[in-house]
Amino acid sequence: MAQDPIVATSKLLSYVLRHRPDSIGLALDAHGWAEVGELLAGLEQHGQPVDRALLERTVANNDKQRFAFNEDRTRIRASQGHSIPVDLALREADPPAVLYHGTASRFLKSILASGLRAGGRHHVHLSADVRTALQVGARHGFPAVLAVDAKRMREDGIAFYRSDNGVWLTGEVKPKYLSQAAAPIQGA
Ligand code: HQG
Repeated sequence: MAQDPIVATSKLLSYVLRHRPDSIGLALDAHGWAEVGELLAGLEQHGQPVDRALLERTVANNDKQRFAFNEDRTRIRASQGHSIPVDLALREADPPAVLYHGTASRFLKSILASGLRAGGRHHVHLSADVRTALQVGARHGFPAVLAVDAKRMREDGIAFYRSDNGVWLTGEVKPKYLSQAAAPIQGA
């Protein structure tokens, strides 16, 4: 069965707006914004047409609110997850005492030894609840969840940011702030 058009469009937009705007000849501004008209024209010219209505539906119905329009809806950007250098002008925010990171169980040993690293992205991505962390971890394999002592990190002067779509972000997490979260209760 063909992929849901909203899911397919979300994946296409993630690729273009977070990683490879150049793949459709698009330029983002310093804060990651693209002109909607240029985005749609670029997609069309590169054989992946998306009409305005589908774009609107993809932004409005996105399961994680990955994309945002500016106020007059002439520009669009991804709210987080970039590998290209954009300044999202994220504001520092005070996180809850404990945040969670979902990963694959095969990465646990390495993470507990060397800490969480941003890798290709700008930040390490953290979730406010175990359920979301499990979903993030399941993208990579059998999921495991780490608890992050955000309270102690804040006390140690480490900055946290919150993206427009509610993902908690920080530069790195040293092993001393990490512990394996209790196994989640099924369905919790
Ligand atoms: C792992 C999704 C070994 C890390 C999600 C993760 C998120 C290490 C992988 C967003 C490591 C990177 C980001 C170390 C980190 N040793 N493995 N020292 N440090 N890792 O995809 O957090 O659907 O770049 O645990 O919801 O999985 O795209 O990061 O498994 O918010 O909107 O290296 O992507 O959002 O993987 O996901 P990723 P992530 P979207």
